[in-house]
Amino acid sequence: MNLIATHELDDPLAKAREATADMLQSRVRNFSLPQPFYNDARLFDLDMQEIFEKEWLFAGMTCEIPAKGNFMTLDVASNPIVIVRGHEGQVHAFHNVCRHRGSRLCMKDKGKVAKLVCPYHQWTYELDGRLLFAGSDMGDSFDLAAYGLKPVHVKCAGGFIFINLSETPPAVDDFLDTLEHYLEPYDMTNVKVAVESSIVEQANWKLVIENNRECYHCNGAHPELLNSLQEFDDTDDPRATPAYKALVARKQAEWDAQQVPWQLKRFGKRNRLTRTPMLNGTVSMTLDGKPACQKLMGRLSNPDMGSLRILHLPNSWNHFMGDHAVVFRVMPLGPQQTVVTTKWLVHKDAVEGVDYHPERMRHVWDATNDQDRRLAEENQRGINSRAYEPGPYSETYEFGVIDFIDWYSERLRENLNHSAPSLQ
Ligand code: 3BY
Ligand code: FES
Ligand code: FE
Repeated sequence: MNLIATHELDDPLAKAREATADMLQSRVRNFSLPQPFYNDARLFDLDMQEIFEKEWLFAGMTCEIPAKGNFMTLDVASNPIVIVRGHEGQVHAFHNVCRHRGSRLCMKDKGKVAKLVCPYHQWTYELDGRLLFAGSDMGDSFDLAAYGLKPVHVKCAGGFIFINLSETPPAVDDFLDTLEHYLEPYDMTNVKVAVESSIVEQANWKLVIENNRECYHCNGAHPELLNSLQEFDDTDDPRATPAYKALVARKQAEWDAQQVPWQLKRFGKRNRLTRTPMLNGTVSMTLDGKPACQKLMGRLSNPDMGSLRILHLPNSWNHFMGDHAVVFRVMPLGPQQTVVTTKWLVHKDAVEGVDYHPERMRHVWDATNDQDRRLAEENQRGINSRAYEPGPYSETYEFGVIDFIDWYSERLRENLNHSAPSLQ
């Protein structure tokens, strides 16, 4: 009796792990997942433990913490994280948890501090996580060095900050090198956030990502976005017309002349980068397709850069245009609740009200995000029905969803195996 109780306390998800491994084993490829993957609380906990606490996550942009002492916080499931710019300009990430009695350390979304001071009893940490001060009452033998903040792996490339909560993060440098190269024309050290929004969607995080990875729904859903967005981005796509292929060839020659990368790159199924022309001569994702910001990004001199699309699993998609960029971060809140944070970036010297107007810049993606929220929420409500059963993805229009579900299933299976040797 005791043994069983101890075992269940060790891993209350043991049974769910086994059931999940079985469901992954027997899932039908190119079909949506069985219902529990989208609404079950234990499966959500497994997603957090095996995906969000083990894979590289998009956390934010380096421009959000431009100077020494700037910090930003986020929650990865139940783990508060703080990302802070150190004295020599390095980006550090820590568990945002005091080593005294565990209080959350930084409470604001963003800010600037000289030191990280715990609000509870004022233990004080250096920006590199070392404990500097623990009051005078901890005794002579107290070893400050034993109580530094717990570090989280962090890597930056092309202005993006990625974090990884595991002890042994998977390799990611090949993707980061390419990201750095593709973002070079945008001079990401000289950008700023012009607008930011967070919306909460009553849907499982995988439904948010699935919805983003296809444009099968675009015609019915996104009138504003379809003024400028090219629904597909590959000359091999079945929707690619001869006119599209000719346009791509012409634009690629122009981009080559400006030494701006455009080639489609894939890093397994986890990342995909490509530059594609925009629709009908538009240059930006605005209502009229004209630039939202008069000052272009980085070293760019032509607003007509198409859109550089950057996909990162499990939690991001991004569009970089000539005048501004839009970056998206997805963070699960619960089995049927997800927060989507959108940031619109511009050249750091662009002046609000002169070079750009936030309302005009955000219009298309605010509308699109809201439309996608409704789609994901309706998807969730149908999936919760006893009538739901996995349905087939279109192999041509929904290849991005297939890639996501394949990546997710492979990673979850592999990570489950490493967590529970008995399942190997
Ligand atoms: O407000 C915050 O989040 C500050 C206060 C103490 C530490 N933290 C960075
Ligand atoms: Fe942080 Fe006490 S919990 S100082
Ligand atoms: Fe959409």
